[in-house]
Amino acid sequence: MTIRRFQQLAHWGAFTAVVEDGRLVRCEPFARDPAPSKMLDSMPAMAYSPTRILKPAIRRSWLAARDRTLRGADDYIEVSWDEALKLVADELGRVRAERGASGIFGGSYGWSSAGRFHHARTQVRRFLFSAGGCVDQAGNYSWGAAQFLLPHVIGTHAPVSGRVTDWASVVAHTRLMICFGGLALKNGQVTSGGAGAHTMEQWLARARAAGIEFVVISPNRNDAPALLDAQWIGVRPNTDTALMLGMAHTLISENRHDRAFLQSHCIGFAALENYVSGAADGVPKTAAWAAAICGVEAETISTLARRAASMRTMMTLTWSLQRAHHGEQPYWMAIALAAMLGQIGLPGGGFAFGHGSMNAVGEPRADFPSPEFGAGLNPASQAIPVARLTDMLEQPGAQYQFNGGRHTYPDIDLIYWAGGNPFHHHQDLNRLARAWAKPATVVVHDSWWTATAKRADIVLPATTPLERDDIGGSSRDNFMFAMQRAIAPVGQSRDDFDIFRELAARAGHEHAYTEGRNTREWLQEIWKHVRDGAATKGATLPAFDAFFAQGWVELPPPAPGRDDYVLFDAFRIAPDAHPLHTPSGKIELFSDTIAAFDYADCPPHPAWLPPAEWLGAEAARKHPLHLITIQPPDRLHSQMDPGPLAQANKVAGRERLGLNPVDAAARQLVDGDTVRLYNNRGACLAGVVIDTALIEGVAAMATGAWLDIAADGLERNGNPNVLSVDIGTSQLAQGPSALSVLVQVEKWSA
Ligand SMILES: Nc1nc2c(c(=O)[nH]1)N[C@H]1C(S)=C(S)[C@@H](COP(=O)(O)OP(=O)(O)OC[C@H]3O[C@@H](n4cnc5c(=O)[nH]c(N)nc54)[C@H](O)[C@@H]3O)O[C@H]1N2
Ligand SMILES: Nc1nc2c(c(=O)[nH]1)N[C@H]1C(S)=C(S)[C@@H](COP(=O)(O)OP(=O)(O)OC[C@H]3O[C@@H](n4cnc5c(=O)[nH]c(N)nc54)[C@H](O)[C@@H]3O)O[C@H]1N2
Ligand SMILES: [Mo]
Repeated sequence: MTIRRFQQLAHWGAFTAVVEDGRLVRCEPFARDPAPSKMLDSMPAMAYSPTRILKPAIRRSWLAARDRTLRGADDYIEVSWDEALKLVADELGRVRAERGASGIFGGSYGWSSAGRFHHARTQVRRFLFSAGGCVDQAGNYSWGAAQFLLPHVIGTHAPVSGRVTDWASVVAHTRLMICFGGLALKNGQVTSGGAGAHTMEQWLARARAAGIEFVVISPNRNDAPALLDAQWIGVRPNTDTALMLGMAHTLISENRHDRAFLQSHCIGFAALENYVSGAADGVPKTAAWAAAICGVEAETISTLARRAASMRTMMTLTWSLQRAHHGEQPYWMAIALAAMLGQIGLPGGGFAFGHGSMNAVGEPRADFPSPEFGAGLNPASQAIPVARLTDMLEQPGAQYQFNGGRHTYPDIDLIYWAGGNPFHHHQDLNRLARAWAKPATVVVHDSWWTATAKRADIVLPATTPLERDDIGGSSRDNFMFAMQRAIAPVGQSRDDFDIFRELAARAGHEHAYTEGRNTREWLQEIWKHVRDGAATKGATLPAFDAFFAQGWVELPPPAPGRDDYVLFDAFRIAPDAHPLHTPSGKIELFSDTIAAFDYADCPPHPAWLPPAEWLGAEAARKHPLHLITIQPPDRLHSQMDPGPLAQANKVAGRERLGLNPVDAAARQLVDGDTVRLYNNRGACLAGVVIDTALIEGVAAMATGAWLDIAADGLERNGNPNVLSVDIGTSQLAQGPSALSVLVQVEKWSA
C-alpha cells in the first residue's frame, strides 16, 4: 500500500489529504489550526458519494424535443464529452446570435471553491465575458443590503467586504461589547477563501479574560457561547432597529449623547433627533415604545444605553440582521447609535459588522495581497441585483428600481451556472421553479447532483479541489496555501477551466479566455502577484516551485498595539484631512442622496419600518411563528449535506427545527416528532428539537438541506427556502429578505 499526503484547503479549513493507493481516506487538520472544523470529516465520503456526477448528462425531454417544462421531474441520458460540448456550444452560439449578451444569464452566484484559480463562478463569468458578455449579478446574499447602503452613509462598504476594528484593538480597549445577532461559534468554522487558523474562539476567550462584558442580543441564546458569560437579551426577530431607537431615545432624553462628535463628524443628526423625539411624526421612540415592538423590557433597553455611554463600547452586528426586509435600517441605525456614543474611530470603540458571522472577521493581518484571480470586465455591462433572479426570469422587460436608478429586466433564454446552488440559496423556491421553466436552456457544472443540477438540461461534471492543483487563501487570514492535486478526477469529471477552454476554442475566443496560459502558468502568475506585492511590503516569499512543494506560507504577524486596525481612526483625528467618501465627507445620518431617491421603503434617515412578515404583522395570525434560517453548524450552505457529519445531526431523517417548549406544547409536539412547516408559499418537513434557548414565537432551522420536492408539492428534507419570501430588502439595495418569514407548524405523519 502506498500512502501519500497532500496539502489542501477548503472554505472550512486547511488540511492534509491522506491518500492510500490513490484513494482519499482522511483529511487531517492543518497543524497550525487551533480549532479545526469537523466538516473535514465529511470530505472523503463526499469525494466518492453516489451523488457525484460521473459523466456529462442531458435531460431526456430537452434532448428529444427541447422541452422546458419537465425540469426537476425528468431523467438524464449520459453522453460523451464531445456530444455534450457540442450541444453547449451550439446553444450558446444560437442565443448569442439571436439575442446577444442580454439573452444569457451568467451571474452564477455561489461560493464555489476556496481555490482561487478554479473558482467556478469566476471562471464561468470570465468565459462568458470573453465571448461578448452576459447578464451578471451585483452584490451577494451575505451582505447585499449593507453593500449598497453603507457607501451612502460612511462612503465605503469596507466594514463588510474588508476590515473592521480588529480583535487586538477590542481585547486591549473595549469594556462592553454589544453583539446584535451574537457570536455563534458555528459560524466561525468558515472563511471565504479558506481558513488556515480558526481563531474566533481564542479571541472570544481572550476578550473575556480581559474583562470585557458581553451583551448578546438575539432571539436565540445559543448565539452567546457559554465562555462569554454574556447577558442575553432575547429580541423578536427583525426588530433590532426599534431596540436601537429606544436606546437612542434614552441617550437623548438624558443628554448622554456626544453632541460634539455628532457636530464635528456627522451630518443630519437634527432630522434623526426629531424622529426619535417624536417631533417629526408624533411618536416618541421611547424605550417603552421599543419594548412593545421588540419584546425586550424598557428598563433593559435604557440600562443598556446608559452602560454603553459610560464605557468604551464596541457594537457589532452579524450580517444576518441585514438579510431581512428593510435590512438597511438596523445597519444605519447602529452607525447612528455609535455616532451618538461618540466612540467611532477610537480603539475598541464604535461599530463593526460580522465578528459573529465568519471566522477571521477582525483577525489582525498585515496589509498584504492575497491570491486572486479575476473574471475581467463584462463587455455587456449588465447586471441584476443578486437576489432579483426570479423577478428577472418571470418579468422580462419589466422595470425596477435599484440604488437610485431605473432598470429593465432582460429576456433570458439561456442560464449558465457553475459554482453555486440557486435551488439552495434563493428564496421562495417554488416560485423560482416556475420562473426557471421559461428559458430555452439551462447549463450547470457541479460535482454533485444538487437540486440545481437536477433542474438543468445539460449537466457537466466538474472536478473537486482534491482533483486539481490550485492556490487558496483568504484576505482575512494569515496563511496562504498550495492546493495539491491529491486524487484522480472522479468519473469523467473535468476542471471547469478545461471545459470552458474547450468551449472557447470551439467558439473561436480561446485566447481571450485563457490569455495563452494553461493551469500551471496561471497558478504561477497568481503567485507572482502575491510575491511581488509582498516584496513591496518588505517580505520575501518563496518562488512558485518552492511554495508549491512546501504547501503553505505564513504572513509576518502585525505588531500588537502599533498595527491594530481601528476603523476610521484617521477620520476621527482629522475629519477635514481624511474625509469619508460621502457627499458631505462625514457620516450621513440623513442622506440627501437617498432623500432624492424618494423610496418609501428606505427613508433618508434610519427608521423603524415593520417588515412584511414579523411577529407583529397581520399575517402572524395565520402563520404565528417567525422562522429564522441560520447558517448550518455541520456544512457550508448546501455543500456536504449528504455527508456523514450533517446526516448524523438529522432528526427523524430530516433537518432539525428548533422550537421553544411553549410553542411545542401548544402543538403537542415532543423531541423527534416530524412536523410540517407551511405558509402560503410552500411546505416542508422537519424533525423537532425542543430548545429553551429560543424565545417564544421563534422557530429556528439551518439552511442547506438538499431540496427534495415530492410530486405532492411537499418538500421532504427540510429546505426552508420553500417558505422564505422573495422580496428585495428595499428598492435601494434589493438585497435578499431571507430572514423575514412567518410559518405555521403542525405534526405530520406520513
Ligand atoms: N433562507 C436563507 N437562505 C440563504 C441564506 C440564509 O441565511 N437564509 N444565506 C444565503 C447566503 S449568505 C449565501 S452565501 C448563499 C450560499 O449559496 P451558495 O453559495 O449557492 O451555496 P453552496 O451550497 O455553497 O453552493 C455552492 C455550489 O458550488 C458547487 N461547487 C463547489 N466547488 C465547485 C467547483 O469547483 N466547480 C463547480 N462547477 N461547482 C462547484 C458546490 O458543489 C455547490 O453545489 O445562501 C443564501 N441563502
Ligand atoms: N458553519 C457555517 N458557518 C458559516 C456558513 C455556513 O454555511 N456554515 N456560511 C457563511 C456565510 S456565507 C455567511 S454570509 C455568514 C453569515 O453570517 P450570519 O448572517 O451572521 O449568520 P446566521 O447564522 O444567518 O445568523 C447569525 C445569528 O443571527 C441570529 N438572528 C437571526 N435573525 C435575527 C434578528 O432579526 N435579530 C438578531 N439580533 N439576531 C438574529 C440567529 O439566531 C443566528 O444564529 O456565515 C458564514 N459562516
Ligand atoms: Mo453568505
